[in-house]
Amino acid sequence: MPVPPKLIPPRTTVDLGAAVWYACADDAYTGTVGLACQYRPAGPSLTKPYRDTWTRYFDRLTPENELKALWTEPKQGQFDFSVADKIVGLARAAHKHVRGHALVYAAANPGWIDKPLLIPWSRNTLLAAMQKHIRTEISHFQSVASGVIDEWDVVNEPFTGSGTRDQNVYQRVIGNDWIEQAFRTAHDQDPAAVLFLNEFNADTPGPRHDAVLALARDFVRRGVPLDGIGLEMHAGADGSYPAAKEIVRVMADFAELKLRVEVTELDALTPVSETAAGAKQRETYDAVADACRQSPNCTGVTVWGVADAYSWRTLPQHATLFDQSALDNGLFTAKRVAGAPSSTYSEVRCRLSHPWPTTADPGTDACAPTPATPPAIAVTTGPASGNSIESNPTPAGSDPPTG
Ligand code: 9MR
Repeated sequence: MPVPPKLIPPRTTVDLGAAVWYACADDAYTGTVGLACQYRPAGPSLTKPYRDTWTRYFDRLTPENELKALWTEPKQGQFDFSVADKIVGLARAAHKHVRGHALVYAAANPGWIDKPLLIPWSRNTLLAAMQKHIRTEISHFQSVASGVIDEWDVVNEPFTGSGTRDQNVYQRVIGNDWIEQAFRTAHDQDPAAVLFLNEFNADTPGPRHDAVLALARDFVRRGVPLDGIGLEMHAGADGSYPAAKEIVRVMADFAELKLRVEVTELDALTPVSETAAGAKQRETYDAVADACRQSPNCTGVTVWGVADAYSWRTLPQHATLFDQSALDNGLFTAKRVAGAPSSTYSEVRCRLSHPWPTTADPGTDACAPTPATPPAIAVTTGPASGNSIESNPTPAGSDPPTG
């Protein structure tokens, strides 16, 4: 039976999330070494400030690694949700949601998927293994943390930069319909969950964006259960990427299909000539937040890391919004460009707290600078689905401590 995309909820604010490493938030972490806090800065323990900064300043979290099959099904049929449960528990204790990342991600496959030991995969055996993984992971969280994970990256990064399918094991063995099969399985297991395809570099026009759009068009036309597109947005250091108006256009492409978009892995390198909180970096963050606020189908922005030293892009890139090297009231310091009226975090938060079009105060804009007039985009609105937890975001316009 064809399944249309879930109705996009009307926006009063847009959630701001962060990628979290569970072990960086817990001094007593004893789980698998591969999920230990890889980027822990030297010196006194920062687990509490790390946890508190996330809790105070972000609405939700994405487990950076803990939900990937590499860790949740390290041996075929032997599931290990011990660390995954802890990170989902961290969000639940804070009354916040989790983006489930990621059910099928070839770059984070356990060895048994990429290189089966005894019997080579057939289409049927690999499809069954993929379906079992998806069903087991979703159903585990349905039973232990109902409603906490309200959306899933079902498939992560299935395309190459030239817009062709990545020749991963699923593509080679199952064939072209592996993505569709993954989405149908996830929907069967949890019809209320919001299902995303998440992709790198699909946020600006180009072959990878075109490939994602073509697949989305085909899925929506045939009623394959797809609800949204995750645009990762790992931005470079030249300060020119990505431009707000290009992102708005990309988001509008998906709005036409009644699909939501989220910025799922935002970070921005600082050019080498700049200081840790460079102005060009701020422009990138502002541009992305502006694009989201102008796009009624943009339902979330997630920064890929709580603070600079914890970013996969590693110091001295200073890619995130917070600096862990100085504490302010026990929290990491929100970075602020010299002369800017507020921290970059506050500028992003302000934009996401005042999405356009808005009925409140249409003549005034609490965030400066004012973005260009938003384009008219037709989006179906309806009730939010699957949200059983109240989030506790930073109040609109409030400024965190700055350095
Ligand atoms: O930040 C993640 C890093 O710690 C892991 O080693 C890596 C491999 O699984 O994945 C990184 O996160 C990636 C995300 O899951 C998908 N999009 C690209 C991200 C950065 O590589």
